[in-house]
Amino acid sequence: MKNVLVIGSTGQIGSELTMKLRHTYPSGNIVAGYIKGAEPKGELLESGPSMEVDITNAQQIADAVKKYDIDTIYNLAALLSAVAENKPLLAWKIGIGGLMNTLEVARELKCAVFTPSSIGSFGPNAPKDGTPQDTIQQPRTMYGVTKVSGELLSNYYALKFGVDTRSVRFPGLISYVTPPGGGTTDYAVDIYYAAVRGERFKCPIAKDTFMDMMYMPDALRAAIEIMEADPEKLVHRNSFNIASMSFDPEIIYQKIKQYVPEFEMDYEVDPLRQAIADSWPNRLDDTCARLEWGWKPEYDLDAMTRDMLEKLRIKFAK
Ligand code: AKB
Repeated sequence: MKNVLVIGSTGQIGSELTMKLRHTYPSGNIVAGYIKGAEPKGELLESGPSMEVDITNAQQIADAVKKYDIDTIYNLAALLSAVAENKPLLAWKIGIGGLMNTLEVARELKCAVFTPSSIGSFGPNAPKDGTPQDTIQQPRTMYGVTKVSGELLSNYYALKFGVDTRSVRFPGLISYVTPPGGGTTDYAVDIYYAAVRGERFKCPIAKDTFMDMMYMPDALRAAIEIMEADPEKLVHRNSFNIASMSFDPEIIYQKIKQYVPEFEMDYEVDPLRQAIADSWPNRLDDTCARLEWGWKPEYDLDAMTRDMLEKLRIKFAK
């Protein structure tokens, strides 16, 4: 991997992954693809090339790939789960129409493709605890439908056309850099912002609702390591379960309270997000990722909480 196009470079994952790729491959072209209205700014704009690449426009993807001699595409364009429920057609257009455009360009111009899947690719009839790598995937959300379809489509392009497609099923991602928008797991980011701002937190997810979560540095590392993995060792491709921690709102609240004793939280459950969370697994089994490409998380809840609080305090002090 040396010349990389990141589609969706100004989003929650893209804004950090693009910078990490630029540090990891300093001699390559790491192109920040963006859509109108979400142009890169600051360090992201100044540290490397950027170009308008709307995933629904195959020509724009092909132009960027040709211009920068791209060998790997990170396809990070998607609507998150709660938004996708309200905009199902747009979710399909971006998630599947956009993926199809990306895969076709990759087939013609010979690129590898990373497209994240999610814990949301599972539905209520998958085993809840220790959800296996290969199990029933019948999600009840449009987000999940696009994720399962995306996994299948990516595997099809690998088998049929030899496109090097790879993917991980991301848990809820927690970061102090770019906030998520419209996800079911967003509460686990918002809670840290409330704690640092000295606000009382209204939790939209009910007590005892467990979901997999991950600190962004681990997620970024996973996205790069899977693309660097030895293909000979990969039994799976799209998509690998990865995991690092699972908690419910009460557990993360108590953890934050350990460092911010005055922090208070109560519940104001959002029925849409709660129904989505109830249909998702509690905890994935990531044995295959560990065995096939050496996946290993570095952050647990305590390490993540200390870092989040420290970084957000610095951010708000500026
Ligand atoms: C969401 O909540 O929609 C995402 C996800 C778990 O895929 N963060």
